[in-house]
Amino acid sequence: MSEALLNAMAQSIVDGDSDAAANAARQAVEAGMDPLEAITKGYMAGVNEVGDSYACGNVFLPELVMAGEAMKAAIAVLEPELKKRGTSRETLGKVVLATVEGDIHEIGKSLVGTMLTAAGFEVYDLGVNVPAETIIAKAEEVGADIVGLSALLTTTMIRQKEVIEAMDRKGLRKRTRVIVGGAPVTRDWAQRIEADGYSEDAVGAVGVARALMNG
Ligand code: B1M
Repeated sequence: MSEALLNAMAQSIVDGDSDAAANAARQAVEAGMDPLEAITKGYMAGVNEVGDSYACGNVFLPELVMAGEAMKAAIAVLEPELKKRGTSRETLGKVVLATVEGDIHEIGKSLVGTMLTAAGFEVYDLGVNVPAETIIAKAEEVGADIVGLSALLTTTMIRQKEVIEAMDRKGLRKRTRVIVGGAPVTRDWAQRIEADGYSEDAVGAVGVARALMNG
């Protein structure tokens, strides 16, 4: 994998340059690069740099928005390639996926959805800022095997717990397992709220989902 291209990917996110991000992604596809490596070793370096600069007060919300848009532009190019490389063809199970209410971070959640789809899961992605009732209604409607809950803010992690509690009250937990994730979410938090699974990244989420289907 070309170091220069990986640097260009990271820089496109730091610059919030969607065109450059998409161009670099196209170059990666043409060169036969592993799309997941492009994301983790290229674009994520830029995302983390912007996130750190934001936390230090060196960049502000507009830069955060532009970085997010650039990341989305890159993933839009890489997504068909990610799906193509998925090995499994049979349906492994049904997953209802959402970013919890009050939280509009979508990129990581969507990446988890892409990876699960590529692995052979049937994914119902409800988007961002999704209330517990909507998530639960969809899970019941489709007979979900797994509900995946993403939260990127320390203030919205609590919504994961609320969804789990609401599912408990409805007696849904016997049929439907819950996986939680997102940057501030830890294994410890997942255990405390009695989630069935936790993963720190999208690839890991596939392994956890597979294990839950087999367990
Ligand atoms: Co926001 N934001 N943001 N933001 N943002 C963070 C999360 C933050 C850490 C930045 C910082 O301060 N350093 C900080 C949170 C602090 C905290 O709570 N501790 C923060 C803040 C404060 C905010 C606002 C409050 C800012 C404001 O308005 N003042 C605001 C909140 C809005 C809201 O949600 N109500 C806000 C807004 C935004 C944008 C809209 C501008 C934009 C999102 C654009 C979009 O999604 N369309 C944005 C962005 C881009 C970020 C950062 C820079 C990047 C997030 C991202 O997309 N990462 C982020 C800093 C950072 O993460 N370094 C930050 C790339 C993505 C691939 O990774 O989402 O972590 P991630 O997903 C990973 C894993 O977490 C995991 O797998 C994914 C892939 O490996 N994963 C799962 C995720 N979901 C999973 C589910 C699973 C399993 C694994 O199972 C179901």
